[in-house]
Amino acid sequence: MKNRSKESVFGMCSRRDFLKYCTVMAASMGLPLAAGERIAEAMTDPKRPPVIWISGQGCTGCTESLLRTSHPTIDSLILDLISLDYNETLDAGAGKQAEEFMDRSVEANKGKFVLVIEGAIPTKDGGIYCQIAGEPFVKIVKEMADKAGAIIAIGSCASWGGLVASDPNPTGAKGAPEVLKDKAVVTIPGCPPNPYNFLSTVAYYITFKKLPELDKLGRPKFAYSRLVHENCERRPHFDAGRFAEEFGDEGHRKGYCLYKLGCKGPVTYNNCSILQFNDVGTWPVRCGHPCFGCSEKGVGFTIPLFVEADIKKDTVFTPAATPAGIKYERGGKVSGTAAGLVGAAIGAAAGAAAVTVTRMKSEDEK
Ligand code: FSX
Ligand code: SF4
Ligand code: F3S
Repeated sequence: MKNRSKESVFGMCSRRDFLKYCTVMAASMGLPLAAGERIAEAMTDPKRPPVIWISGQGCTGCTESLLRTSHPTIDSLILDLISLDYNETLDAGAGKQAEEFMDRSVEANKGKFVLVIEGAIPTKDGGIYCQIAGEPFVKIVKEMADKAGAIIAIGSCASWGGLVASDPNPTGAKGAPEVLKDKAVVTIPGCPPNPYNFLSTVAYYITFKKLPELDKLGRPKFAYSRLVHENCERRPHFDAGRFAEEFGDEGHRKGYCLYKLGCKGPVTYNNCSILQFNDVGTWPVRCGHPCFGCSEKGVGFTIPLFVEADIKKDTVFTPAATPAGIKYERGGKVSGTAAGLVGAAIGAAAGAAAVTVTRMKSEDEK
């Protein structure tokens, strides 16, 4: 795949569409639009570093999620665009043949290739609970990481253990950052993660030869700096105190906020409510299901779904793109507020009949 020419990539989608895709990618990372051209140039360079994708304890949903991308025509382009040299699920070859191909690619691209780790890493009893070609996955991860140019942990399992590490964690499953303590590991949590967050991270690395800005958990800030709740389409209902109380009740049918059904959007950092999934404009909350907090360590697979998120009093949420302009006070009545609502201090007590939303002064007003 590394030898493909730029023309072969453009052959699968028009140059114009491809540039558009790269420009959108640049914008989603907060880069100037002109960076789109640079990304397009780097991503079609025949000498770009390959991606080696290894899988441990996971459900393969991370790879499945990658296959659901569709712009540009990703079903084939994804394999060329990022030069995916090894992925056990997608490889046509298997066994010795595939292993040898991977070894060759790793040796030829030492210090340059992007290592993607999918799934958790079992560490108990010498890591015997996940072995590939007779080798414990934990050993493979460490060896490959020493040779990689960049390391990406894709999915919650690889980022912090996810579902696999949930109590009682019989295999001692850990995320890649915990196993590779002395290395920089980018984490793209989510179960499954959004494939565009992954693609954008790879594109950034290939273009600028460095990693994008990360938060303290190794997450790219362009994707994980806002709470799911902040841009949720049901946010106006939350702000107005309109909640579904039970699955299938009138509030649920009307699309009210799912907070009381256990939605963890107010305590989960991810861009699901903006990016959505599968290019058909859907995501858990739009389907009527509360956010489970799948991407947030200590929330997903830890706090039961039915337990209300613990929103600390005085938490300040950045406003939704379309603020409700509604003030709701416990025991009070709903009233419209003036335009310019830019933030809300939310206090919610477990089991309380309502949330309190207090209007705050905008920067301009201050
Ligand atoms: Fe984990 Fe990947 Fe969840 Fe599944 O393999 S992040 S279980 S969607 O897919 O690792
Ligand atoms: Fe959306 Fe959940 Fe927040 Fe309600 S609590 S606004 S459903 S993210
Ligand atoms: Fe996961 Fe919640 Fe997004 S469950 S996919 S973080 S909406």
